[in-house]
Amino acid sequence: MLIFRPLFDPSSSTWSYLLGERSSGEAVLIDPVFEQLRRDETLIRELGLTLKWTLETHVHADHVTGAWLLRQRLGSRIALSVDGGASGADRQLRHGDTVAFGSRQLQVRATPGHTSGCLSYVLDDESRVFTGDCLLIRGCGRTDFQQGDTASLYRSVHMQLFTLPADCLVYPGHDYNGMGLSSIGEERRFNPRLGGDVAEADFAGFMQHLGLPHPKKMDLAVPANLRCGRPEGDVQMPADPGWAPLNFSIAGLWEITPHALADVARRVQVVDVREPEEFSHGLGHIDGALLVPLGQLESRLGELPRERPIVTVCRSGARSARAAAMLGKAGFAEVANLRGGMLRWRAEGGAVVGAGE
Ligand SMILES: N[C@@H](CCC(=O)N[C@@H](CS)C(=O)NCC(=O)O)C(=O)O
Ligand SMILES: [Fe+2]
Repeated sequence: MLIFRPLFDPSSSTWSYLLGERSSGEAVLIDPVFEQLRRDETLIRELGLTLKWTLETHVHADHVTGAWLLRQRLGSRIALSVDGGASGADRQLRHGDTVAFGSRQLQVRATPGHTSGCLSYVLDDESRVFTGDCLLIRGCGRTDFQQGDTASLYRSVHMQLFTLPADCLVYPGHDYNGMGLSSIGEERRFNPRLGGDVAEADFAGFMQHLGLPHPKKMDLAVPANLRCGRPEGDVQMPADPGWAPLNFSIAGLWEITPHALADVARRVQVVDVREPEEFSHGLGHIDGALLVPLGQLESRLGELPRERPIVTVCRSGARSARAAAMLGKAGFAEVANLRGGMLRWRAEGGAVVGAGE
């Protein structure tokens, strides 16, 4: 079974794509974004996948790739075009190569034009193609820098992409119009730059008058991407919080397990956000916990310590997730949510006070 997750970076309008195989657990990630490291590594862990490769469609001009960070964190290897001029990759890809994850494969097609080293990746059964910035939905990549060339972009789209089956799904590298999916048949008919009866000279005319300002991050992104996303100088990995082993949640929170909390309980403030009767009866509470029902949290922030980490707790971990987010917004730097709440705390043998009375 194929596992497939499109992932969007709103600040650069970039699509990244995670493809995995359930039986082998192997996965590849196309065009990861530097700032989305935590989201991507969390999703890969939650889905039980091993990231084998990060694949670049090209040397991006508008954002920095997450390839190098993911290699440091997860041991994935970096593959990109031999023609893009980047150094530091584990594998240089050429037209006709294949990249495997488990028993599945992506076929590499050279589709230059937006840049000289643009690649598209076609899934083994030709059901999907990842076009990078060669073919966008009803658009295409610009051709006014990085050896961009309208004639070669026109040829790439017509010879390498429009020759795929009409129902092959098109996954672009960016979308600026809120679109996430198209098909080869649709783009052949409706792409205003390259579809229908548009000839190469018409296309060149269109592109000469695109009039786009250069990407805002271009001067930072291109050199960084030529190093596969390795930061310059002393490398600062984004540090995980040091006060306990925590997991990042895609919802944007740090989470702690009952076992990890038991180890650090004396050094943190547990804030229990249930109602008073839940705190004193039923499941009971963790020794030393401060009771601040969720509805009162905002008005009682002054009672909470700023010098110690805070762990928020409730029955199941849901209300306390909301509380952790509120505390983060209020400037508390070290906050984690007890995942699974008192139910999981008790199920895993955690000690309680005031239970069942
Ligand atoms: N406004 C964006 C730049 C967007 C841009 O230039 N995108 C490139 C892809 S790297 C492109 O080819 N865009 C084609 C288009 O918008 O038609 C930024 O500052 O980052
Ligand atoms: Fe691009």
